[in-house]
Amino acid sequence: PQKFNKIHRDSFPENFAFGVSTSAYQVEGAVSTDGRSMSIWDSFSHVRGNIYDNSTGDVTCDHYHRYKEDIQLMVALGIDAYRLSISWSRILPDNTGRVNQAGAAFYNSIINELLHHGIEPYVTLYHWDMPQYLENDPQVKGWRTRKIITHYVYFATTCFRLFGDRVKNWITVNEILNIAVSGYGTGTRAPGRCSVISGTQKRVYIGDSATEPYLVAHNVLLSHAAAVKLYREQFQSEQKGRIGIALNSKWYEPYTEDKHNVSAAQRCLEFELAWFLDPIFFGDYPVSMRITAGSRLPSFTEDDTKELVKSVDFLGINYYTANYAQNSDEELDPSLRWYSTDRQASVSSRGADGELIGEAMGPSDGGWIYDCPWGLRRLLAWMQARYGKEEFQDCPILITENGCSDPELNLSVKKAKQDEWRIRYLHGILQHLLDTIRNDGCNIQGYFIWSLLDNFEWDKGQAFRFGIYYVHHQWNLNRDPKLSARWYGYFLTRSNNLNRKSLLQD
Ligand code: PNW
Repeated sequence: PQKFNKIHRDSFPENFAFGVSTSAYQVEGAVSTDGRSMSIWDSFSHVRGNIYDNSTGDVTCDHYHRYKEDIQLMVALGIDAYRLSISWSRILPDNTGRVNQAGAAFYNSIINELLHHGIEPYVTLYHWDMPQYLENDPQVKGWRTRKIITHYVYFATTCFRLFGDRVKNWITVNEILNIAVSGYGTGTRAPGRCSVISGTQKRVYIGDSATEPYLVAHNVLLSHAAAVKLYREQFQSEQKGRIGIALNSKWYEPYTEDKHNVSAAQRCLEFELAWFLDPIFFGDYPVSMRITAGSRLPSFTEDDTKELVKSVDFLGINYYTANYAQNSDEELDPSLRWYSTDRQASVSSRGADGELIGEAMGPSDGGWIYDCPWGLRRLLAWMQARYGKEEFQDCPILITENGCSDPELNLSVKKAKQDEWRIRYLHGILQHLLDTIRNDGCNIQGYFIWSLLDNFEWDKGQAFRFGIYYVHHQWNLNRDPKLSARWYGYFLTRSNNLNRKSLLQD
């Protein structure tokens, strides 16, 4: 019989933080309650055809009204930490700078309730929900101009001021890669700007995907750095918290040992992770990106560089899966050049031997996660090699997201709750994480499962369920523990005698 108890919480370092992650738009609902104004996700999700199942975040898990119950679930799991994000347009609903007290009160209640139960809040300031008034402002244009920096810093400052006496772990932004590439490249996520002609997708061609992802990423990076500078200058000595960023990356395995494929895999990692980490550790974009994107990639002034370098106290990594990378040296018509072709690689989940890189954790239609826990270890080793092992002694790494959806859509509740595939996936990751800590000397201080609840999975809507708790979206919104929730709880609290039988009997 399969054993799920090879490792347990006590196998990990003393102060290692175990948690779960969510984000505001994905779980809160209550989109026009208590003075919240619209974000780009409200507009985007209400356009028919943008979301896989035409669902929206209007209600989703109604966490806004059920946060106490949800914190009870966290208490039952025995987690140390909860990663949530703050809805910008709940705190600052218009362009006047006025703070919406009801919005502030909501996050105060959550934070206080968490602390009351000994759960440490990890707070992300920006998890993709740009206020619509800033997107619409012709001076600001959301992330597309440098004007956003002042607005973002004002939002961040407001949050430090309101919550920083209790929040000791700040994450400036979540996944610059996805903000830039899916918002402005493929256009599959808000604000849905895209000029790429891609097969069957009918998109409104606005924007310029050749330049906007680079421009947007640049302005997000500068906003991040400016907020960190301000936190360090004005809040850190008194509030004694730390501030970092959360970035996602797949691991890229060369398609074959051929040296061109080896460098293609390297380029993919540079375009995905070094795009942001090189500026933070070295002060500039990777050479490979500067060469291929040329003048479409903005450049940093000396002051920008100074602000960016070492602008993290810790580094959040969101890891889900790995892909193969194959060199592509096709000469492209200049009109077809954008982020995805700039990296001159084709990526796939199937290797040269025809086999999948790992067990498919999502449905064939729209799934993208393959079970490759070894990819996380290689990714962390790659980071240590590129930026230096010592760098991460001062700047610890936290796995701020990891998880998977169901292997099929529309599973019956009963089947969805028997999610042994998720336990296998999570357990595998934790085993590799432990190897990374023990054998590679990597300073990893935390691990957060994505996600506590089945929630609004962006363009995939409610069809893709990542929760360890099943949410009855179509019925009464009740939360129902999946087997994986029981497993995580055992792992965290009763970890010494866990096996499959006792888990199933419980
Ligand atoms: C993350 N990839 O996005 C987001 O931070 C979450 O909000 C989201 O719900 C979660 O992952 C699950 O999708 C990612 O292709 C999307 O490697 C895609 C990738 C990684 C992260």
